[in-house]
Amino acid sequence: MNISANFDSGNIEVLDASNPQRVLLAMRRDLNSPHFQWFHFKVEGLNPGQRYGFSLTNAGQSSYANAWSGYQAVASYDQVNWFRVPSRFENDALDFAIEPSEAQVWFAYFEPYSRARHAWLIEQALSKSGAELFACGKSIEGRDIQLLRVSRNPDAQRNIWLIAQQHPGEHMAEWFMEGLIERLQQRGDAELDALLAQADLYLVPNMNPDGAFRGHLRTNAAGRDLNRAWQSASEADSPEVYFVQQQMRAVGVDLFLDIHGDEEIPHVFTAGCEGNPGYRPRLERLESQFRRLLVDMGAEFQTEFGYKRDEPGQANITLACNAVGEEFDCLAFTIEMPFKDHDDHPNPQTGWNGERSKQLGKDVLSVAAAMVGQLRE
Ligand code: GEM
Ligand code: ZN
Repeated sequence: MNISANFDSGNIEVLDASNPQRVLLAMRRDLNSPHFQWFHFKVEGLNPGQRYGFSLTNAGQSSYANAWSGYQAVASYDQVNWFRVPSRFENDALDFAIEPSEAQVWFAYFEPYSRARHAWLIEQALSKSGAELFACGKSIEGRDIQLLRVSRNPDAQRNIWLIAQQHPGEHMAEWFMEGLIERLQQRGDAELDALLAQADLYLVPNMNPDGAFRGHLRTNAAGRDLNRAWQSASEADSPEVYFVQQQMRAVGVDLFLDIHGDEEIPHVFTAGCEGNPGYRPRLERLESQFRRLLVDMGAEFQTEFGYKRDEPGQANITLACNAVGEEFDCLAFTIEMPFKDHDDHPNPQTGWNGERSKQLGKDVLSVAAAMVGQLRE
C-alpha cells in the first residue's frame, strides 16, 4: 500500500502504515501557522474487498476539534464522484475505514476544488459567461488572483462583489462560484437579464490560491488568516486582500458576499453586519429580506442555526464582511456552507458537496436579482 499527498491540495503525514487495519496518519499545519484541519491524500496498492482502517491521530489538536463529532470523511475512486465513509472521533483521533471496490482511493476533508479546475473555470467565465478579466493580483507565491467583471449594461448603477475561499480549506466556496459562473452562461434567463441590466458583477473565484495548493485550512503562504486582514492588509503578508481592497475602492460596492465553509455547524447559513458601528435599520431590513428570499425560493438555506449574533458595536471589523459592509455602508454577508451536511435536507451518501454548493451559487443570483433595485433605498 502506498500513501501520497505530494499533489495539489494534498495534506497528510504517514506516521505508521505497517498495520493496514489501522494506518496512523497526521494532518500537517498551515505554513507559518498553528492552524490545521484540512486533509487530502491518495492510497494505492489496495486489495479490493479487504478492509482498511485509517486514523488521523492529531484530530483532537486541530483548529476546530469540536467539529469532528458528527463528521464523515469523503472518499473517491476517480476524483470526480465523492462519497462519505463511516467515521468516528474518539480518543482525540478521527478514525474511518473502507472496503474498497478499487485498488486506489482518495480521501479528503471536503470534495477538493483543484487548481486545474480553477484555471478551467476562469476560461469558462471568459469564453462563455461574458466575463472579462478586470484586474489580476498576485498571491505571495505569485499565483494569479483573478478579478472578473460581468457587465452587460454600461449604464448599470450597482456593483455586486463576490469573493471566495479566503480560507483555502473551504473548497465548497469555489464550487459555489462555479455554479454562479455556470448560470451566467444561460441564455433567456429573465432573472439574470434583470440583474445585469442594473448591476455589474465583480467575482474573485479564489482569494487564496497558495493556501489551496498547499493543502492549508486557514491561512495564506505567510500564515495570515485573510479574513482577519481587512484592517491591516499589506503587500508583504496579505497581498491577496490588499489587491481586492484597492479594486473595491476604485469601483465601489453595493452588495458584498464572502463565501466560506464552516467546520462545525451542519447547516447553510449567513453571518451579517449587526455588530458594525454603522449598522442601521436600512441594512437590517435588507439582511432580513435577503435571508427570507433565499428561504422562500427553496434554496438549501436556513436561519435557525448559525453564529451567535454580534452585540451592537462589537463586530470584529477585521473580517471582510464587516469591514466592507462598514466602509461601503452596504449589504454584506458571510455565506457559510457545511463541511458536514445541511441537516435540513441530509444526504447520507454525499453530505454537503460540490454539486449542492454550485446550486446555492445559482440560487443566490436569483436573490441578488430580486434585491438589486433596493440596495441603496
Ligand atoms: C468566519 S466569519 C465569523 C463571523 N462571526 C460572526 N459572529 N459574524 C471566520 O472567519 O471565522 C468565517 C469562516 O471562517 O468561515
Ligand atoms: Zn472561512
